[in-house]
This record gives sequence, C-alpha cells and structure tokens, in this order.
Amino acid sequence: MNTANCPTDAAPLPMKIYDWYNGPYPARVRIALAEKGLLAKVDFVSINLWKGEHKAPEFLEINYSGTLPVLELKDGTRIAECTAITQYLDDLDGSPTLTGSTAVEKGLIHMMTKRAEIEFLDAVSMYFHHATPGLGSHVEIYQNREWGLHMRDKAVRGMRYFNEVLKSQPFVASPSFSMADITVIGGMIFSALLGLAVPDDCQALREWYARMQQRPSLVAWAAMVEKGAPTS
Ligand SMILES: N[C@@H](CCC(=O)N[C@@H](CS)C(=O)NCC(=O)O)C(=O)O
Repeated sequence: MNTANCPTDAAPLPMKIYDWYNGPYPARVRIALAEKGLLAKVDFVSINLWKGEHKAPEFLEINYSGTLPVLELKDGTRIAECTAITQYLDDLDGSPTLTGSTAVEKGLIHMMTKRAEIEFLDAVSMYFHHATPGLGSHVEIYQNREWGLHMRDKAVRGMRYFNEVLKSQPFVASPSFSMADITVIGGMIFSALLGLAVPDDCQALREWYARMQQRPSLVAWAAMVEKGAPTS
C-alpha cells in the first residue's frame, strides 16, 4: 500500500475542534468524524454557547463569524463552516465517502447540502434566534419575531421538500449516505430540540430519519449527548 497517498497519516494531528457538545451544527462535524473513523484523532474544546463564549473577543479571533464548530490543525490553520470542515475531513484519507467521488456526485452533494442549509437547518436556526428566547438576551442582541416565525414556516416547507425527495431515493443526494444527509440530520436535531414537529404527512422523511438514527455515527452522537454537558 502506498502510504504517501494516505493523507490521514500525514495530517497534522491531533486536530482540535472548538464546539459545544449538543449543538446541531457541531453535530454535523461529529457525525462526519464518526463516519470517517476520526473521532479519536480530535481534541474537543468546549465553547459554551449558553454563556455566549462564542461571541467573546478571544473566540472572534478564532472565528470571525462567532459560530461553532471550528477545526484547528496542529500548524494553526483554522477551518470554520461545517461544509468546509467536512470536505477537509473527507479528503484526508484520499477516499471521500461523504462529499462524492465523481464530478456529478460532488455537484449533487454540494447542491443538496446547500439546499438543506438554506431551506431547513439555517431556517430552524433563524427561528430559534429570532422567535424564541434563543441563547438569552446576553447573546441575542437583535431579534425580529416576525422574521423568526417566517423562517419557522420556511423550515416546515423544507421538511416537506425533503420528504418529497426521500419518497423516491434512499438518501438525500446520492445512492449513498453523504454530507447532504448529515445536513438534513442537523435540521432534524435542531427541530427536535425546539419541539418543532415534523408534519404527520412527512412519512418518507420520518422513515429516513429513523434509519439514520440507527447508524453507528448517530448512535455515538446520541450517547455522547446523553452524558450531558462537559464540566470543564
Ligand atoms: N454556517 C455555519 C453555522 C454555524 C452555527 O450557526 N453554529 C451554531 C452552533 S449550533 C452557533 O454557533 N450558534 C451561535 C450563534 O449563532 O449565536 C456552519 O455551517 O458552521
């Protein structure tokens, strides 16, 4: 075996990830890590969203956007944005399973990932930050309830869209599990945290999610969340 083509071994390790244990966006990267068998190669650094640590000047130096997660390599390189992090992790072993191998797969996975963000996950997030107490008044310095409710309705439309997609295919973007599935999973996780119900008529989406929850990566994530917030 030509180990020169195994960048996982050559990757600057250990990697560090700034995240919060049960955040829906961090979940995307933790699930990707588990799918790639890389969880043990990462040191997680907790940034407490509820205390607003992600908006502190020290953290804004790490990620201008003030959001989690952020991947930090041993050489100090920092990669924020779940899609970018997942792409990096997937390329490490030269065998991308989550972001596609062919040009068509890559195109479709990126399209459906972006669609899952815009139509579902990010809309749920906007609902949370604008039409609920969100992370609290010390973090939510601007709220627009009408916008938040509009985004909630958009998210429910997004659920119906993905339900239609999943009526005719087993995965969101391709014949196999991908980053696009992980992004819709993020939307489902966030919706569940907020009590935003999946409409009864979204049977295909419900069945797909029940299947996804049986994947070892999601089982591991749920077990980690079950343990509760880190103490340090
Ligand atoms: N586009 C970003 C969004 C990240 C994001 O919104 N993360 C949440 C964590 S669940 C966050 O940091 N929220 C805090 C806030 O927006 O105040 C990504 O894909 O990484």
